[in-house]
Amino acid sequence: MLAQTSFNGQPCVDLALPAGDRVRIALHGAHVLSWTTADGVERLYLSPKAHLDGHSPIRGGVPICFPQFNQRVLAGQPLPKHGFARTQPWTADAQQPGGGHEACLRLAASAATRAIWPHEFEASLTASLEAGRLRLTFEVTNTGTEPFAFALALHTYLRTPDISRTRLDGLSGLAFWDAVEHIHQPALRKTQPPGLLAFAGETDSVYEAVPAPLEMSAPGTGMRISQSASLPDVVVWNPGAQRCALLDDMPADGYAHMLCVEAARIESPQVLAPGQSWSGWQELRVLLASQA
Ligand code: TA6
Repeated sequence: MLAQTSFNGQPCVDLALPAGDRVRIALHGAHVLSWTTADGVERLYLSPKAHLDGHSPIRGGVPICFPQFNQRVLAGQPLPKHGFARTQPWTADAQQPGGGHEACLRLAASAATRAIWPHEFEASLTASLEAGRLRLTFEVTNTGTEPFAFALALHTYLRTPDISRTRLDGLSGLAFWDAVEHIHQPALRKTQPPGLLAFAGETDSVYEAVPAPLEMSAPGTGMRISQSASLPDVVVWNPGAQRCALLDDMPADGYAHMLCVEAARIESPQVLAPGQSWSGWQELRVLLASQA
């Protein structure tokens, strides 16, 4: 069932399954704010200090980074950090597809987007909900007469009870850019050592060509994270205590309860010819606590 609602004054759509699984999406940024499973457990982290003012980026949930990731400016375009999709007003389809388990929001080029990115496009975000599973699909069509290039990240903030006891499996042996150590050298690569990834301090890494689903585990919880082949990269981000203290929209201990695992296309931006469409998705599937 789909309902128009609001959260802290922000218009939202709520999608709920009869068994109780529920996802809440703000029209501002098509930003997924919350995903709770039928057991009432919140699976995403939303900062209690997030700016919910209809203008600022929202800290937590699932920000959409489009048409660029971070501040890697695409040829000559003065795009803001992480692009503009996360700060634009999206619209929710009145007639929703998917037999009551999907919600679709849309964004098209406007005077505001053309002022910073001179391209014509139509984009959508579709949230598909099943028991213990959320899939987010981003689709974009070039409705103009010139090709354009873009990057994308679904910047998912997973909730964890304790980052110091959280592990991420599936990245061993992969090349990555360590943006903490080599912020000004994005071409430098390290190789992820064997074993589970653990978190002590700031982590900001972009992994290329991630071949298989990842698994996050923490006491009492676990999540399988998979993504479409069209999104080959994974970003893993946790600000750690020191950087967290510099973020005005995070509580001091916020870093301890979140881990961003982002499905992305960064290293080789996608080029879209006029009339062409492209889509990419990330899927989150809850693992039983006993499997975590
Ligand atoms: O995805 C990781 C990252 O690019 C980090 O470098 C960090 O800046 C983070 O995103 C959050 O960015 P934001 O603009 O939302 O504060």
